[in-house]
Amino acid sequence: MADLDVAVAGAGFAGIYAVHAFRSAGLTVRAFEAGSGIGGTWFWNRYPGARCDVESKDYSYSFSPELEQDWSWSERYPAQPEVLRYLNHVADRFGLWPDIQLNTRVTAASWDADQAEWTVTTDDGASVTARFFVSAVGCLSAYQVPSLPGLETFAGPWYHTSRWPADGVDFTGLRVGLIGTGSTGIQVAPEIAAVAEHLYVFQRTANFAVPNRNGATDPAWEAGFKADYRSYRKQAQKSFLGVPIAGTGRPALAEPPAEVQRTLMERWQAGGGMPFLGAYTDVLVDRDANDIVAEFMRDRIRETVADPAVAELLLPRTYPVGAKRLCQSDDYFAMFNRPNVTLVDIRSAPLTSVSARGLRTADAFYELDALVFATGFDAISGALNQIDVRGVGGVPLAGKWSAGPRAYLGVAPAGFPNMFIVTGPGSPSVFSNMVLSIEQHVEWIRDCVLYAGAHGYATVQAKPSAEDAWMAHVTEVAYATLFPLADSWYVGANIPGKPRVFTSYLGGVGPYRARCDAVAAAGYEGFALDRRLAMSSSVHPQAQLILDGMAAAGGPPIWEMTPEQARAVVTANNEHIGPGPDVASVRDVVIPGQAGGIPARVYSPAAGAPGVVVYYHGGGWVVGSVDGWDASVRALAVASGCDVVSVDYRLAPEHVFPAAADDAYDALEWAAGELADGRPVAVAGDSAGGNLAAVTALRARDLDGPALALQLLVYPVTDCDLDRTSYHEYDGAEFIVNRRDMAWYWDHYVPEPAARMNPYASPLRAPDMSGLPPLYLVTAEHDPLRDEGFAYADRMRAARVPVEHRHYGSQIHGFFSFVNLLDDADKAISEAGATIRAVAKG
Ligand code: NA7
Repeated sequence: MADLDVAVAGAGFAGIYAVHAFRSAGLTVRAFEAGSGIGGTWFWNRYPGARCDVESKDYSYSFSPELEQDWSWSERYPAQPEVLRYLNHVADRFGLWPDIQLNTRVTAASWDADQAEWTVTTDDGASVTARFFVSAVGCLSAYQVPSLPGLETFAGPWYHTSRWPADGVDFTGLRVGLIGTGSTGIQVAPEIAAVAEHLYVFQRTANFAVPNRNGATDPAWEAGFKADYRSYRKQAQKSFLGVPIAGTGRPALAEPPAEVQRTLMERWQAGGGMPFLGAYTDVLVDRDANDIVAEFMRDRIRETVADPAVAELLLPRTYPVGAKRLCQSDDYFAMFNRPNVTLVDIRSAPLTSVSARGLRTADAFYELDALVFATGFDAISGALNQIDVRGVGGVPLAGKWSAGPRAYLGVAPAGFPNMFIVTGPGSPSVFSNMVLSIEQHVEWIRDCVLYAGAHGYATVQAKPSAEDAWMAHVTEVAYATLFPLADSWYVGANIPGKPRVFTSYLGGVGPYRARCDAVAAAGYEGFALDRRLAMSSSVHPQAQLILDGMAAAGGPPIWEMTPEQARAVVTANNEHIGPGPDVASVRDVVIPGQAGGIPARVYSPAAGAPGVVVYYHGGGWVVGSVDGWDASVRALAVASGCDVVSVDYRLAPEHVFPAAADDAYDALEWAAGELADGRPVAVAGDSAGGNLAAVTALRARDLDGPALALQLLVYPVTDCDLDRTSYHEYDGAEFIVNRRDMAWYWDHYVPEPAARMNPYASPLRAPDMSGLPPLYLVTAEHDPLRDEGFAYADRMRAARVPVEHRHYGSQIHGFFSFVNLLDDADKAISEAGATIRAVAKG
């Protein structure tokens, strides 16, 4: 048994939410964080001027409506200290600290195929085992310092912006050299220039930057988006970048040039990179359109920078605008008008070495007291490659990625079972609002982990073919744009020797989410799911006692009995069950059915019950009765708080298919029409009764009958195929029901084999599952009917019917009815009841 369900590397935005999401889903989780505090990027990048370039209303968690209402951002674009405060507030508010281990760097993670678990090792020498390993190490966390000869001889201090001293740096009166003019360099430069004696900016590539127009939060603006934050977030999820941007929807090349200039100026004045670049549809795909925007931006530099020679050097010309991360700054270009700032062009005269007193370029020497590197990161794969991750057969992840990082859907690398990467290579990640993409990935991973658990799968791994196809798609989409034309960290061009591969998905956040959802709905298409080492291999001791008692009682198997004998045995067995709990009223009724009166019993737990449940008992359509199921139905009435109608439908072989199904449907019509009085109605049943409930839901849809709020199916019979794996696994005599028993039941209920294909006998064969009520499914591991339950849930998901599936890993067929005898029966009934109650109350 693994120590944890999920081990998470990193506690930035991704790791923090992973802890919350997994824990809320009932999983055990621990996040390991190298820093002495949480926050990841926002913990480490505390250089002066560090600020987010996505608006605060977007760059914040959406998972908690209360959190997003309660928290107020002080600025449109939040500065690093405020983002860090926010993340600490989230950890406090949701009590996440006990599951976050600070000052602990994950150094290795290796897959143990025998145990189907990961061993995660940390730099304190400790290790834990976990069923799943989730990387939340971030896309931009492995910082890079260029290897400059002589750096170690430099007499003054030097800093990388991503490892800035917590108590700050005082540059007053110093001559400072800044290397790097990406987003970071552009943010830090004006802050240094404001205090230093002199700032030398060493520029290799001139960069585009749009103004932020940052400012204090306008209360009216805040009230505006908070008034309808939920629908705003929904729009964001469907948008291209994870931020709803109102573009013109038109190509720039189709617009009169003056109109294009007017639109660009309007957006320039409003500030912000995403709305500016998103103004026209062709800017990132058509070089001519791009040139128009680039020239517009060069004009702004020309009119800002006083010295034409300096302005000329600052004009970006070597790549399409947007193809490198678009920078944002209100004061970077104007800074070059200060007398204490010098721009040094290290493209024409590269840096050659460092000495004790300063920096040497190919044509000059600059005396410096301090050096600042804003030289970026080994992006996307760098941080994960610093961990020794080993998958199947001990293959290192870094080896798999030697030609470039890859993962199916950008979240699951093939060959690394039960491992997921939040915002991994091949996902929109850095091309989107990261917080939104992080939430989407974490939730998707959580759902996948839960799906595996509910289905008894021990391992989930991307198929290499699915990964190949996905990465080919990622590449194809990228090459339809201008992005690959730039030497950027997006393609790894900033790291000497790194393979040039475009590893982010440019198909858009909304379409990407839809694709991920479709994969999940289809039962995790493209993943291999394996049941090895699945659930507990042993039957729960309480259930074993029941099985032992039955074995001790002796007697022939069901399939050798007559229906009368079988009914007598089941009646006798049922006497060991119960009694069920008291309910306020129990009355017997006769429901008028098409074929005559249908006896039924109505259990009302209390006055004012919020809904009605129509319940069909199990017993293979041949045995079973309202009396025999009295205890469990009472318990369900109490747990759900709803009126429950237990239906004494006609049994086979006296009444063959579709008699029972007809009675079941008539009972629903009666309950909906006569009893419910507008209250929500659900159908429910166990085993063959689960079959009748599923069939009743199908018929209600097909016949435009009563609307159903839920179908509760407990280890239902959904198909006449007795060849599923679980039928073979539990074909012995020692369980409640086996393959031959089921064949006997089918022979009595639907004697004509061809008729069993009818979806109203085998609902799994219904050609269309859409439009059915939400499914709450209960299955047991040690049950021949196990796999047809799973199959039914899979079809529902594929048809986008909401499914909640509870799988009881040590339980047997029939356990739901054994109230008072099995703790799991009480648990399963109270869980199902709580869901019915919640649905009934709307
Ligand atoms: P970036 O965007 O990778 O910028 C790094 C800068 O450092 C860039 O100007 C580089 O020039 C320069 N650089 C890198 N290596 C060298 C060497 N060896 N010599 C001289 N100059 C060098 O990193 P940032 O930290 O600014 O931003 C990263 C992301 O964080 C940003 O995009 C946002 O998403 C947040 P180059 O352009 O390669 O010629």
